[in-house]
Amino acid sequence: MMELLGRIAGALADLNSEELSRLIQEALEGGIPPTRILEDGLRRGLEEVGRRFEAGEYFLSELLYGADLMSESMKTLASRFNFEGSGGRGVIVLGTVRGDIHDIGKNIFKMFAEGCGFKVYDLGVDVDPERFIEAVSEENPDVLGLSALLTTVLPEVELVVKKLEEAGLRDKVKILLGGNAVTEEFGRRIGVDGVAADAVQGVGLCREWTAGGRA
Ligand code: B12
Repeated sequence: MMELLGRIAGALADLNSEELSRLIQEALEGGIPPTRILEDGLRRGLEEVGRRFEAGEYFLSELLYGADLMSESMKTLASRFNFEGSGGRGVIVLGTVRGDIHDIGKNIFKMFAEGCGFKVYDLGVDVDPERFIEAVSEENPDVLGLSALLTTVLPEVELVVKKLEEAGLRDKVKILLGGNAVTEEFGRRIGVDGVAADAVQGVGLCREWTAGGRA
């Protein structure tokens, strides 16, 4: 299984679209869970694309193409998730914070969460703090998920937490951080409820927090 996942990572890294679709089909037919295909295949492949870009081996257009291939492959996988019914498990408001337009990781988390029965309100990318507060107050979610890939936007994450406190909403929602810019240490310092290294761990925390059903 790891060998096939390694080939999937390699096909994405090489931007070989035909080979990539073929290998994903092979993996699905072979019964490999879509979560593994995403985390151990596609995600590793895109990281390698990023590495080649940083090393000057790929141009920006190739980096963007790699991101596109990843998004396209996610669409193929989305239909294979076991949907446990929409919204039964809980509600999540989700978005990438202001100043950051990375959305692939956020979209994967969304897909996993929906696959596990959560209703997700996705506010998109470059989201103003006020918009997060508005959505928390309107949708009354169990979890607020914030994505940040740029270290320069960490103050934005902190600002959302501060504004939630000011609005008197902080105790009504669990705050979950994700994206490569956030660390456990940062999460502890600004007082969030959880920091996830990947989408699977993030959904695990959401399940834990909503295990007793909705309040
Ligand atoms: C693809 C990419 C882009 C694409 C984004 C396309 C898109 N639609 O998202 C483009 C080309 C547009 C881009 C632009 C930029 N990028 Co960029 N980009 C990347 C790259 C190569 C991959 C990111 C990615 O999608 N990974 C795959 C996904 C699946 O992984 P992930 O995001 O980590 O998500 C997983 C987890 O983190 C988690 N997760 C993520 N969000 C959330 C949220 C929640 C709630 C939960 C629970 C979990 C969760 O779940 C996901 C699945 O497990 C990274 C390098 C890298 N190796 O990460 C750089 C990187 C993130 N970019 C970087 C930079 C600097 C930029 C630019 C500023 C470049 C520039 N100089 O112009 C711009 C910023 C534009 C902006 N304002 O946001 C830096 C950030 C450095 C830093 N520490 O701040 C990186 C790390 C590259 C580097 N080493 O320099 N980028």
